[in-house]
Amino acid sequence: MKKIAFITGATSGIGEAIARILAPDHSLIICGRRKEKLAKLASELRAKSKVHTLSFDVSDATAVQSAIDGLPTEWQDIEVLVNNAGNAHGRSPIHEGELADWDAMIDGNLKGLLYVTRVISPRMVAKKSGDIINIGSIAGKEVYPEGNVYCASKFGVDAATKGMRLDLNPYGIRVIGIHPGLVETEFSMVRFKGDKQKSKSVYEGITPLYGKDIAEMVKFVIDRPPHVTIADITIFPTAQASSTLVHRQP
Ligand code: NDP
Ligand code: 8X3
Repeated sequence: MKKIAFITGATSGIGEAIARILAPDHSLIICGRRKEKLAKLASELRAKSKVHTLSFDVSDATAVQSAIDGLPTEWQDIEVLVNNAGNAHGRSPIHEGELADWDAMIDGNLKGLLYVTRVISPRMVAKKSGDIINIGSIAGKEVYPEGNVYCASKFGVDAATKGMRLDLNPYGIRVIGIHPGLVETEFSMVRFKGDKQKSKSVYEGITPLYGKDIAEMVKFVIDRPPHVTIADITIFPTAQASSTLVHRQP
């Protein structure tokens, strides 16, 4: 029997790459708000594995609960949870920030991750096994100018990850934080609200990371023997040395 992996934010970027890399060895529950994207990915991955799709907004606690409660019995035994859903919304100094952007980041990146974990983790506790992988960010380790609330949401993810590891320690549940630097996905198009020029400039003059680079880390941590927990990974493109230092070729 393949283990069941539950992946949030699987409709693009890092989450989609995680679904692809886990597909051969796992049954997958892939999640996201965009149903058409879920359906397309599911139909592709069904050649390799069983796939179930769930469309809900992670920031809506009631929707999270009813989506997961409504899983067919054969899909309820989730052994791998990848909390990946999230985005940056806007980039501006604190005194010019948009409240709607702040809400989207705190509610989606931090509270959403907590809501999903709250519903899925009790079964792992009862079974005394499971893996929870939280996708944080270098923005959750170091702040950068105009990153204020996005960074706060990701510092929150880092703190929540460490807290979960303490609380779930007696139950043999592995809690893993993966913190990427610049990864070229739909992330910047979302952050800059469809501004292609601004989005492109984020990755100009460097070879960024791609979703697959992060997915390989997820597979690596899951594939460790049960007595090994890789607690925390920070992964940069080689051109990046910190949140604020990126060596760009002209
Ligand atoms: P993408 O924009 O490509 O993907 C974001 C995913 O999250 C989509 O599948 C989207 O699905 C889902 N999502 C966002 N908000 C919600 C929500 N409220 N409810 C449900 N699903 C949601 O970006 P990435 O793949 O780059 O981002 C994935 C994670 O990686 C995020 O947590 C991000 O913060 C983190 N990260 C990204 C980095 C980067 O440079 N790209 C670096 C460090 C961390 P849908 O729109 O269909 O709901
Ligand atoms: C995404 C990386 O540096 O754009 O979390 O915040 S960064």
